[in-house]
Amino acid sequence: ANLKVDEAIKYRQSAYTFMAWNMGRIRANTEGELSRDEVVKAANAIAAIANSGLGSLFVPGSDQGKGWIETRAKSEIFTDGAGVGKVAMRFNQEANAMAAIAGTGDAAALKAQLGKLGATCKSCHDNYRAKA
Ligand code: ASC
Repeated sequence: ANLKVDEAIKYRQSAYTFMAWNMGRIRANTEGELSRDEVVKAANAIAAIANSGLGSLFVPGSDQGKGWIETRAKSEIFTDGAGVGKVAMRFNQEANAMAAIAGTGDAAALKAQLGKLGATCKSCHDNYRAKA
């Protein structure tokens, strides 16, 4: 409650940065580096963040260009609730699916799921994140 806008932006950016590290760990495994145990840890970390309710860090008005710390969050995030909800739900589902298969050792399934999960990240970037 009463999260300051700058704090909310920092918290959400840290969550995405941490997920990027874990996506990279899963990718490293598909490329022959890192053990299955590391994949399980990485997938669980991503799923935990996906399930953490981080949507509430997009506090109203915390879009770019409003004088806050640097953010690329487009104003559409705050006006297109239905679209954001859809991609957020797909992200959640794919993150949970990733956690479910991470320990199976099925390399093809892992690679396919990494693609599906990454596609939800990209979908949000394409629509709701300003170009760098
Ligand atoms: C990643 C990562 C993203 C997404 C995106 C997918 O590993 O850090 O932001 O996947 O690149 O296109």
